[in-house]
Amino acid sequence: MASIQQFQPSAPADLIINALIQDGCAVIDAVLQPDQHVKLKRDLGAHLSAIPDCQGDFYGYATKRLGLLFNKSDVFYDMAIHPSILAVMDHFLLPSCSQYQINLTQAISIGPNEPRQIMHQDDPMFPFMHPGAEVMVNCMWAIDDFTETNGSTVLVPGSHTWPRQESLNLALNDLPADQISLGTMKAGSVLIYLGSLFHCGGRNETQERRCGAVISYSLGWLRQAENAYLGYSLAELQAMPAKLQELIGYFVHKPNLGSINGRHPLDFVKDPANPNLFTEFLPEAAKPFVKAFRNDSLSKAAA
Ligand SMILES: O=C(O)CCC(=O)C(=O)O
Ligand SMILES: [Fe+2]
Repeated sequence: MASIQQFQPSAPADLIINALIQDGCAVIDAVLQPDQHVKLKRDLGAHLSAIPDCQGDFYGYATKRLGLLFNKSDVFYDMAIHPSILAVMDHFLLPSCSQYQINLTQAISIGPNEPRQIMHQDDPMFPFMHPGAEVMVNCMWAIDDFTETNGSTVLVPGSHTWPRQESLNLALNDLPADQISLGTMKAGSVLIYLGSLFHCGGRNETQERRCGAVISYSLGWLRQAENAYLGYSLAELQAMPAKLQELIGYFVHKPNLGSINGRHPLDFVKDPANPNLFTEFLPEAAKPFVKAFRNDSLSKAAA
């Protein structure tokens, strides 16, 4: 079986990034403090116990899925803006956008006897070719221990470098054992995997559920998989740290994408009726050129 590189929470982000460049996946061990983990499991457990298994040949029939995690437990706030995670996102996503965002949040609780999911990449949800550049990166946080038998994520290290045409090739479901890895990890750890990496939920052969929570990040100019604007109330939004408010979608991707009546969405939600001036959100690099062109036009007109 192929191995996955594991890191301590204190590991320099560069080492984690290098592992992701090489393998497409990496684990950071024991990121959550024990008290955070206890709270998270309790908060999430209350919600998961109240919902039925989902229904779908991809999602599973013995698996519970639950979104909008930032109104389920405030422990998710810290997870989403963890410095090592953001350093990874800066590396993979910032070269292709002025700001990245949270694509979705989803707790995935795989129940007894759920078979292995079909092998897949997550990023074909964005139907355009993007050779070489990642458009999304996922973090799978272990809420329970991820073991050899309870449905740990199955990964194909290195498959992020395969030609895109191999997507959705059913033969991938029979890859030899030495090409696949199991994302086994202790509760409170996080598995990071690139959107282009082949992977799937594993088969749960035990009588216990395996709960993980995905926080997925994507380029800031793509549509988000989870509609956070409808999902979180104004009060829930205001309870979040400022960085998280931006990450769930309340930001302007420059130029002007996501603005509202010429305003930043966070200014708008604070005071929707304020008749502010209609302002522009230009990339820093473009501002001097746009200004110089305008000044030039004005002086020509005056001449
Ligand atoms: O639950 C897992 O380990 C992975 C699930 C997954 O890859 C998916 O649903 O897209
Ligand atoms: Fe997936």
